[in-house]
Amino acid sequence: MGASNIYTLVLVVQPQRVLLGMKKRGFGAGRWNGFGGKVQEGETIEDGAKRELQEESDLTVDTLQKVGHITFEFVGVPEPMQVHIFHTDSVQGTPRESDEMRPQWFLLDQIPFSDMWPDDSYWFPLLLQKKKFRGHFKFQDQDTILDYSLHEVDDI
Ligand code: 8DG
Repeated sequence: MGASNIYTLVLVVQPQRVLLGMKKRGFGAGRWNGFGGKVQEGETIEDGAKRELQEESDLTVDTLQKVGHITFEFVGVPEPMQVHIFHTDSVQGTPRESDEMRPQWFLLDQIPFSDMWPDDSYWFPLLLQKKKFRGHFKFQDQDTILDYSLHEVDDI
């Protein structure tokens, strides 16, 4: 397994609101999501998460809490994507649009699930309750979950 299937995802969640970005191009374009991407050779997963947050939103962060790990399998694709999910409530800077993402704050009761990856409806509630979790989602295509498992864990 090389680094190429290891991804990060950062959610900035504050008491009343969450920062999401509209993905403008590439994988998941047209959906609101946290900030993240592929981990590069020679960087730690957490450093990769910080780098992607900065590249995509112009925000910097001192520390990230690791909250979740989800593998995504797509029928016909041999290796699942491994996504390491991080949380922070404290960032430096002002979110700024990048080539890849258009950031926007959402109130926690107005999260746009219908314009997000379909699995997010399952695990976002755990994230918002400050639970840690591990999961696996099997997709037929980008709109269709065939089956999944998701459970809380004490540590990740
Ligand atoms: P590249 O275009 O530069 O090659 O890629 P990248 O910028 O390094 O990575 P990317 O394709 O943007 O990474 C995919 C992002 O989407 C990454 O943050 C993980 C995230 N992601 C999935 N699947 C799902 C999902 O089902 N739900 C959510 N919320 N995020 C997901 O890959």
